[in-house]
Amino acid sequence: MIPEERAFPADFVWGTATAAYQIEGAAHEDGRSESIWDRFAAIPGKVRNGETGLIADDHYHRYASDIALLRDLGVGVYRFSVAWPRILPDGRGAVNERGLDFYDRLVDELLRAGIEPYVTLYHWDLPQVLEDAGGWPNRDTTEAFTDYAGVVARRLGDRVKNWITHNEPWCASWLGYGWGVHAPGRTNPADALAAAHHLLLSHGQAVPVIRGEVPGARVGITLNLEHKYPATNRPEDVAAARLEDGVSNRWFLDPIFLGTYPDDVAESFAGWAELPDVRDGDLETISAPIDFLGINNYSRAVVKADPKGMPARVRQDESEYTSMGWEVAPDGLHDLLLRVHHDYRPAALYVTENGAAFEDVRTHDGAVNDPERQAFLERYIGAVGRAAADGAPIKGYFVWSFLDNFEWAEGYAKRFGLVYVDYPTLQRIPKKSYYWYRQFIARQPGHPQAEAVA
Ligand code: IFM
Repeated sequence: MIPEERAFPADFVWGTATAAYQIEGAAHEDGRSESIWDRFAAIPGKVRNGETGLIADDHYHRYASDIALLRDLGVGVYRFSVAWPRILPDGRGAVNERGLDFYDRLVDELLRAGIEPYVTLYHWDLPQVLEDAGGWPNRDTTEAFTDYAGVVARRLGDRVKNWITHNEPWCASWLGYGWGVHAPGRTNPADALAAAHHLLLSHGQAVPVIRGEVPGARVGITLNLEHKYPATNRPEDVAAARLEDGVSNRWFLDPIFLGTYPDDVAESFAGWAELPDVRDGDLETISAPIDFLGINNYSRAVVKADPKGMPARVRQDESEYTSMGWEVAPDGLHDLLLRVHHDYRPAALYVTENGAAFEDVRTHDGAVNDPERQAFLERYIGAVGRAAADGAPIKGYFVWSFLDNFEWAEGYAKRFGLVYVDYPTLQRIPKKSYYWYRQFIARQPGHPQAEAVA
């Protein structure tokens, strides 16, 4: 089944996404310095099986053949991130030209393949030297990020027009500074809130810098958002779902689009976590108009109140779950896109990540048959089509991920790729879902092959 293809306009873009630390490897090459993920992954017990991004998919050396695979897939766009420690090994100051050269080559190769780059500046690999100086809870890191954004924009901006400042500030702040399950591994809620504020502030500071460097730039930010449904109509469950939505969705959406932090959520933090130091002008900076919002979405949450009235997720026994333990719930993406459209009116929306990890295996003939992933993508893309038909201004969709890769604390155990990576040999094997996505894209209006295959 090809989902609701007529719902997508001819200028809708189809792509895939990756992130530097998850695929590049070459951790010690060409002047790259240590990142917080190098440091964190080296600590026994932090990452499953003690795995690290030292080699990852070796994309740093294999980018040209990887881009050939992207070209054969037929995507019009590709989202990747730049590794800050390659560009500014000291976090700020001296620029490492060899680091920039890599992204120059990558961008040129993409453009040669007819693929438009979408560049994320920060996908979690903070230079360790900046963490040593306080990391994201330290306000100075916002200035360092703004300088870094300017350096990258200046170098790539003649060819790269689509810029994403940050990937998933909720994860970078809460998983990294609040829960300690991601780098740098701190477990302090006040640090998490300070980090979140500074990530948002640095986003707002970087927007005009990127625009200043890049004629015709389109600048946005990517949030991980998830629709929250109360498990029942009981007022306590409704309130719990609202709070859950507040902590993970509104705490980021409100400052960006409304220039405020949500009071109800701030109240719920009081007495438990020190609120961030929000200075005059910060919210104005954070709410600088942007050209698009990127949404990463994988699931939904059904929420009830626990005995203390706090939000607790309720497992849906009738639903399918991916190997991450995430419920497959495409309607959640449909509802989320419409909700964001109605409540925040972003100029444009992109689904900058959506996909699934399943237990992929190679069969005796060497192929990787992944019908669950194909079914997942069909259903989610169908939901995006319905949201577009219902009026949400959705302009593009990126599958997470192009390649199997380093899934953070899960190491290499979770495979999200359209392309299987055989880690011992680093061989790439397109999965069945790759061929399905290729055929799907080729049938879309506006695609050169659409007429031929219609
Ligand atoms: O792999 C991650 C990615 O880095 C950020 N978004 C979610 C993906 C799957 O967990």
